Amino acid sequence: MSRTDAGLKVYGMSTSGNCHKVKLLLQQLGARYEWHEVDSADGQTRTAAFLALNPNGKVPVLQRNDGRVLTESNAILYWLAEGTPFLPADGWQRAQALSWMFFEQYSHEPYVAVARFISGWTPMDSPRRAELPRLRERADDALAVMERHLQAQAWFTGSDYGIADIALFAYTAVAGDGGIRLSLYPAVERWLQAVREQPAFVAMPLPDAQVQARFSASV
Ligand SMILES: N[C@@H](CCC(=O)N[C@@H](CS)C(=O)NCC(=O)O)C(=O)O
Repeated sequence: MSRTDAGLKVYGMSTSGNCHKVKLLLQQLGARYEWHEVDSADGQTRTAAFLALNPNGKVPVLQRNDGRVLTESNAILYWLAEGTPFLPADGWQRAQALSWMFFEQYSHEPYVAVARFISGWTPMDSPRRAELPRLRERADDALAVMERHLQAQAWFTGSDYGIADIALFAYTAVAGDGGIRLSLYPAVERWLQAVREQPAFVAMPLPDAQVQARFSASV
């Protein structure tokens, strides 16, 4: 039996890139799973029941049918992809995929995702908006690193599409929401399109109209 055959539950917020990574891989694996929507903007990641599941108070969370829980989006991708074409068998290539996934969490997501969050989910007069110029600068640094890699290679997970691509795709695809100009990175744009053309690809749903209006007003 494969890892994705038995009673998986995912607790996630559909408009979060970290959560969308997990949904995208599960869809592409053809897995059966239950999605439980958890709205972090509404405080649902801070309830006693949710903190019992993940004391760190964050989605996504994967729960197996025996109750065991795995947190952290990229760890979830890694566990789900084991033994599938989404993770290379070769040790060096696997480590390369991990390298890009750690890059995503330390040098990319804290800037690209946080610029999007502040742009869309904070009031227009929020003092947090003063952070946006610096976040966009650092996001550009991360995109420049990706651009350099993609000028020479098609994918981030070794020679084929896989979990490092999924991890990096999630927030890169919506970087424009945070005021980051993807048109400066043609190789990144080509790679985004190549990811969208993978079998069983699903796009992240758009957030509500108020959030979208704030994106437009923030650029
Ligand atoms: N490093 C974590 C980050 C998860 C994360 O930041 N989740 C956000 C949504 S994107 C969240 O749950 N925030 C709610 C909160 O902090 O209360 C991962 O990759 O899973």
